[in-house]
Amino acid sequence: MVYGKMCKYFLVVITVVLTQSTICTGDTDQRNERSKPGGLFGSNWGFTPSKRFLSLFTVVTWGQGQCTAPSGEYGNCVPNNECLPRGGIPGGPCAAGYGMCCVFMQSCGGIARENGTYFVNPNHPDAYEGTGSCQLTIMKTHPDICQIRLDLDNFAISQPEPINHICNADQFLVSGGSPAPSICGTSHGEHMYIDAGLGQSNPITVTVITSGPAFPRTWRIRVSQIPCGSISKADQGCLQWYTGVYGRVKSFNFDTKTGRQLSNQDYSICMRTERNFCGIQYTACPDPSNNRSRSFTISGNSNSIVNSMVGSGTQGTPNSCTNDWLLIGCARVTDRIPVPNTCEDRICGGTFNAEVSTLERTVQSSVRPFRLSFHTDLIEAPNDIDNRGFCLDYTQQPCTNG
Ligand SMILES: [Ca+2]
Repeated sequence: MVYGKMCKYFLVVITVVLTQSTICTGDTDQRNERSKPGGLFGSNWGFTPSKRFLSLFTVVTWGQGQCTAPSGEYGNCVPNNECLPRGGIPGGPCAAGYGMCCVFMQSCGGIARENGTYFVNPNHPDAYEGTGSCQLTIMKTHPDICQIRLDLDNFAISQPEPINHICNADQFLVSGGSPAPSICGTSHGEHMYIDAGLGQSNPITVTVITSGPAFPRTWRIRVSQIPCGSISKADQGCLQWYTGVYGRVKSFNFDTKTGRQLSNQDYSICMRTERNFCGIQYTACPDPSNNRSRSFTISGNSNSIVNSMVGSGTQGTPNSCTNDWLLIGCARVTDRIPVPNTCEDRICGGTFNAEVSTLERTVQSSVRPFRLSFHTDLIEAPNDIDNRGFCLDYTQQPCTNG
């Protein structure tokens, strides 16, 4: 089949050389990587320049092209004859029919050796009711990989127990890289950045432990490998990394109806400071499912009205945050005129506000980098009941002259 298309290959090669265009789509960052000296032969790609014909073709047209399979999964556009030997699942043609959109998928006991490998539950795409420990080992595709991004496209394992919200039945664990909180419950669409560390010899492992009652568990986690010089790299110390002037951030397992704020959390969420933006505002997300919003319920019994609480205080200080909190550097409400002299760092309670109140407010911070840090201890009951965690919409504020 390959030989039958030789003429077409040559035509494509010639065309591409002439137009300097790429057939596969890749994001800007990948294109930047490609334009670097030596960036074309990353082990991501597994090509050796010694393959006389295909090497030219590959170098010119494919790079590290990402493609979408009809299943909706992302794949890597590789030469037709390379997908199966590399352990991939052929997902339809790419590169105008000259390549194969190759989806890499692993489950329990698997090893991720390709960028963009999915880690899925046994029985995927159906649910998995069983118990045990399901582990993926992530090998760097290149020594110059600095971070691993885990995209929890689909993530539903059992909820934490209802008293102290500890993940003691099911757990998602990351080890071998920078510390990541252990999570459970439902977190579709969330992500984590993990520091890959130096050296090739210390793989990162991702483990889903399932125990307890049968539960329809599903997960599909995309594992992306981020080169050290990539513009996609997250800032140091950021478990979550958002770009763009506005967006939405949530704690893991947040859901206004059924979510339970997870205990034992300690991580930072970072928003890249966009050019010419000097501040950031946060507002609690709309809550379509409750009369009184549960979009920000971090401490107290959220079955009743709980005011916002602020500051670090000491144990027993009323309306302070000594156990669970969201930290926003020097937070102030936005609509107070004149602007108050004081500001707060920790916010908790059951209302989003930088002052003690039962009314929600938009909260502003000019501390850069823009960053939220979330901390919860290991106790909820009896004082803290039915808290959901937080969901905030953020908007960066332009710098003003003077
Ligand atoms: Ca707590």
